[in-house]
Amino acid sequence: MLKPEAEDGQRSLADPAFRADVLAGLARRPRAIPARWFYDRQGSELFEQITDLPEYYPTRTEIGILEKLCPTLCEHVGQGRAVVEFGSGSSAKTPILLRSVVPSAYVPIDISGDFLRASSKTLSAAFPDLLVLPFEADFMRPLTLPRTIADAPKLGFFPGSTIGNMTPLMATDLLRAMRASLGEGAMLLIGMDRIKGADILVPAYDDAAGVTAAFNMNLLARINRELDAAIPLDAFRHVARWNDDRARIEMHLEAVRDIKFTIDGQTFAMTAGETIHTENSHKYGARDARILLRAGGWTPVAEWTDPDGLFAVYLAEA
Ligand code: AVI
Repeated sequence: MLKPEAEDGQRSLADPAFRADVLAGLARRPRAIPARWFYDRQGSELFEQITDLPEYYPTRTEIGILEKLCPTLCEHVGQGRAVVEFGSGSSAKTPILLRSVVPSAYVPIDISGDFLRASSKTLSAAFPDLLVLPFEADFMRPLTLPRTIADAPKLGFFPGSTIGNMTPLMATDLLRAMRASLGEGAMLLIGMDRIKGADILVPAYDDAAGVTAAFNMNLLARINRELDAAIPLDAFRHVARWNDDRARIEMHLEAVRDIKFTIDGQTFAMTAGETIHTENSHKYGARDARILLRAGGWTPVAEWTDPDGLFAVYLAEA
């Protein structure tokens, strides 16, 4: 997820796709910028801090579930599968899985090559006998996996409830792409956050220490840094709201006063109360999750949750 800065410490040239998404997203109504642009160096560091917040239950809850289920996971998946992790990031949850399924190889896939290589190095040091094959790619599209693992049955790993950041349509497309990439006989271990009361959900995305607010506001700071803009950050505030109709937390940046700013010669005027929609985090009830998996071409075979039913991990087969 993390995109490193240029080695000489200079501001790296803006990614043309970032520029295009920002300009198009601010021009449309409702205004929206894709959440993937949160994750520059500052954003990735802030996200790591979020995962430790008392209000943000998903990370520690999923780790607790994985620690409980992994010792018996090989009863379901056998041994010797090649583990393919989608959007591996810092691979923080991976050691729990690798210790139990004794894979023939581990293929972490991430769009950020430098970050991928660094985390693969750390993992290789912890598992010296494991064949680690880092794969720099956008996993949203069907992939041709390394030939070395062509004949091995695969276990896909997609933790963190990242699937929740996609609309159900995108999530279905992704699950289908994963099925195509992993091939016949594949299995998938996937984390999904459950629907629960807004009293738990909203603070998880609007914590008392303001870390999630800083994470959201960093998107504007990134626009200023990389696109030479001068958006006054104090003209915006972080908003997290539960959209019950669509079963998702939405994050927005709301203008607190009428504001005008220019990016690339294009002027944007926002009135007080208008927002830029920056993220969706969909939550899935037990049945919803199974339907989503089936729509994506997977058959659910087992599921695990925590004692409070906050989060769930699903095992599915192709
Ligand atoms: C990465 N993703 C699963 C997080 C989530 O919970 O939707 C991103 C996040 N946004 C705000 N807090 C965490």
